Amino acid sequence: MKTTNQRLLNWVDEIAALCKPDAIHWCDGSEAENTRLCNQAVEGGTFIRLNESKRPNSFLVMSDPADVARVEDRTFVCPTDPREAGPNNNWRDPTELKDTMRQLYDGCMRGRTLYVIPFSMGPIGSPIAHIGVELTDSIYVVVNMRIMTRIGDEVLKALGEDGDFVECLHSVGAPLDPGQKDVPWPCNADNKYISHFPEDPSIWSYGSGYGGNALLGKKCFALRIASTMARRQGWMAEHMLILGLTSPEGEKKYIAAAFPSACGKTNLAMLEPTLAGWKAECVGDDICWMKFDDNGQLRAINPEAGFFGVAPGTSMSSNPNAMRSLYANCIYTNCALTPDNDVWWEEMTDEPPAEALSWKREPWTPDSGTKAANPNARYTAPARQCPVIDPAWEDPAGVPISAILFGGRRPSTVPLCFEAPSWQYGTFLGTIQASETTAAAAGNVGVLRYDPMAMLPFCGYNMGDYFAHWLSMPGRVPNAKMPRIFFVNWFRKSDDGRFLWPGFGENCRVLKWIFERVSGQTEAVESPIGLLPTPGALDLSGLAIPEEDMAELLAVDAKAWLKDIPAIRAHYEKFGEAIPAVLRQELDALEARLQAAAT
Ligand code: GTP
Ligand code: SPV
Ligand code: MN
Repeated sequence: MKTTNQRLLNWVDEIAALCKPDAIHWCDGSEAENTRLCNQAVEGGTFIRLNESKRPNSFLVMSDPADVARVEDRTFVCPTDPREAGPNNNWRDPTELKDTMRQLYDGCMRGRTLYVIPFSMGPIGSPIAHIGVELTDSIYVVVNMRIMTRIGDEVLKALGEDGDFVECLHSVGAPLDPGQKDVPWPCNADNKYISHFPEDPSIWSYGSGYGGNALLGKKCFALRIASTMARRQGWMAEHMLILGLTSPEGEKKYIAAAFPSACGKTNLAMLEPTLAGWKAECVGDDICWMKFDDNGQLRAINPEAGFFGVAPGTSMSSNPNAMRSLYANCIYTNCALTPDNDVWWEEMTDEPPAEALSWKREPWTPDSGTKAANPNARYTAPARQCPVIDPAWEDPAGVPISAILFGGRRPSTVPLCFEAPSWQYGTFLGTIQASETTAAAAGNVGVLRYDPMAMLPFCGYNMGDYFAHWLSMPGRVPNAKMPRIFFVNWFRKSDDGRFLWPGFGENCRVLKWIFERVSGQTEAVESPIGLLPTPGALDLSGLAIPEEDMAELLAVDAKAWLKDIPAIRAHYEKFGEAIPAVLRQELDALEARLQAAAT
């Protein structure tokens, strides 16, 4: 089906004239089309078909070693006024950057096919959903977008003659001369641009075929562009998982949690509670769009339709429900290949395979001294395959959110869990959220950085204004019922470097406390940083955890917190006048409370 949407037709013509592909293909999203494309990618050497009896309809892809993660230093946010982009974004003049990129795009699809992918972020037709169209020269992108979003004819139908869509242009930047043989992972490692033009709104991506750089519905649209739309229209686009938690009494509450990349969203979203009688179900593992309903209730949808999850560390003991989602119909990126044509990654099994082909396509054994899978290796899996997918995960009305969690990798200082007594203080806590960097983005790993609301790489405008937007939410509708805000830290370490908290399924103990706080069933003790569980309030039944470890996990070390205050002030100074005054007051008040406690 071709569209009757004239703007879309014109745009495809314009891009085809610029990029000069050999052919244009409008993706219908069908199974037959997907099979054809996968076969073509196998023949071309990009996809490796996995063992049909173990993982039917599944493929492994090994990328160019120069293209394995998001590239934050090559990501640009380009409103006309640099003040709008803020110090959190790389800004370029939009006219100049478009000129530069047009030169790169000129003829960049020679020898390739231009695929037109109409996609919906969110259930098609939901009032919270939005449509995009991605133009790409990568089969890998088409096949992944089909899992991660809803694509094809249905979306064109919803778009109609004059429906609105976000323009998403992508090229790997590797044209082919006549007769030139393609490489397994074409890219243009030295010329990557991940550019956002919020005023259009449009996304122009060039040179990378990887994940968030190339699957433009995800971070580029659903966070960077959507955050600017949300600000204008009074809703929230957040880097959060969404889960439903049901108590033994059958009461259900939905919780959203903002953790930075590779800090445990997928794991928490699918957790298997270790406490008897508690049930957790997954709505989404990465992105959350929230709007108020007519009753002032904040309701959330997962705009995605699949999981693009971190593979290393995922196992039947850490995340059994992710493992169970991978039985078929998945794409694996930068995992290792075993001799029986299956995938493997570090910690997937207790025993590593005796030999494998590493993600770099080199022979590997456990004695190689290198990783078999790239630390940012990923699986792409349809969300509907998750055994604990929530019955309401595609409800166009969204699910009501009762609590929001912030967290990250903090080996010291930050306790296991505490609560903000107000939306304003909770927002403040989000603005001072910090975490150690991970392999999800190119660059150093393990460096502590401030990552407010886990949105530092994903906020499409000045973060100071973003903080103001958060603060403004309760006043946007009459009778707003705001979620309660909590802070968690699964990553506290002892002096000798071991994790103090067992994490994973055991995190349900903290979720239970949060559930009981929200429903008014448990008390809390005040501290300079917020409300902590009273002694005994955390259900530790059946958990062998030394008392000293628990004491350390729940301690508020005022002196350690005070040490962080200058760094927090420096973090705020980067945003200058854009930081709302009430947040500076919250910071001063926190410092005063800590000083009183420390003396
Ligand atoms: P993105 O997909 O990049 O957004 O990552 P994510 O936030 O979904 O992180 P994910 O759940 O994939 O976890 C990333 C890493 O953190 C994995 O290696 C996990 O093993 C580890 N991890 C997750 N939860 C816990 C936990 O509770 N404790 C500990 N110690 N590690 C955890
Ligand atoms: C993240 O880095 O937060 C991811 C992976 O979810 S990517 O899609 O590459 O952004
Ligand atoms: Mn993520």
